[in-house]
Amino acid sequence: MIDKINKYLNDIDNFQSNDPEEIEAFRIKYLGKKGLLNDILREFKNVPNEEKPQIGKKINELKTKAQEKVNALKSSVKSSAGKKIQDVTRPSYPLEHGSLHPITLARKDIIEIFTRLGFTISEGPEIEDDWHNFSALNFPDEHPARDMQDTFFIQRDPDVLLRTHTSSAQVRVMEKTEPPIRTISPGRVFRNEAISARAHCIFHQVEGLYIDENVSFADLKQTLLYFAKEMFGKKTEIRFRPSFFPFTEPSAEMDVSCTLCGGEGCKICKYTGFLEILGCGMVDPNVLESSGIDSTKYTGFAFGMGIERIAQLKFNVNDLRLYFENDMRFLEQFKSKL
Ligand code: 2NL
Repeated sequence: MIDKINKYLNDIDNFQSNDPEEIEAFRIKYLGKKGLLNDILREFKNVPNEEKPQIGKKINELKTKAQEKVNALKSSVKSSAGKKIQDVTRPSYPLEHGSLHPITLARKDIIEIFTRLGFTISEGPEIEDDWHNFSALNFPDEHPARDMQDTFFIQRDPDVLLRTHTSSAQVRVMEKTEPPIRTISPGRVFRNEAISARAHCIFHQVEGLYIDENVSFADLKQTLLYFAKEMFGKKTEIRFRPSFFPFTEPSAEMDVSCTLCGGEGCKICKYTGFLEILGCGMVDPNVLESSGIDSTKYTGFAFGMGIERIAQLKFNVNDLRLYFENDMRFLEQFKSKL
């Protein structure tokens, strides 16, 4: 009889289930009216008196163990209730996607358009020296852009500054590369300006440079026309207005037909039909010579645009400060534009 009880104890130990019906069957098997425990109690009557204390103790152990097991299994079913019915084939909840920043989106578009034309990407340091940011680009010593008012100098050293344009990276390319050169330089630039809806002290630029034999203003116009149509749509028209930069001669500013009214005239283009998007020109021979390029053999064109401005026109952003505030209501609007 002891052996039989030990076997039951062992079986109880080994039983596992989280199915309520199975647990109930288990309870009935051991503790029910016609269960194994009652069978044993019936047999117990025939046990000789001297064995009764030992076997009685064992039977109590069996009863407690069975009852405790049932209680434990039931409570574990209860605590996993609700979690139990899980369809493992159900698709998961959709992940919350972030969005790319409008500056990143516009930069990506600009880079893709120019790489299709064979331009490479060259980046340079944000902390520059006077040579690469100013002197090599034909800025006269007394040029106002060199002033503390416009340029951030680091530790009061006039030769350590934050670059004011990304052409400094292109000077480095010209210094170490024999033409043909076809490259664009995207990056952050810094100017000491008061922050407003229309200006910021940190902004983003893409500058382009093309140097080879016989590069002409016609090449500049055709390249930038292609860019304008790719960026703002096939119907986009361009126009050039004469301008001045120390590093190009002749220089021009380029406008595109208004992205909103298509040239009809509206509030965005101030009823002119056109929007200014970039500056450009033929690289000044002085600039070529400063970087060791023979200006009697080579000519080149260059251009520079603010990415903020391009993104503003593409996405109708009316205040530059929105780019830096990280307001979710602004950023979430670019979720679909990946
Ligand atoms: C603007 C004007 C411009 C360039 C940038 C350049 C670079 C080299 C040589 C000559 Cl290495 N020029 N870059 C040329 C003309 C205009 O940017 O208003 N940008 C927002």
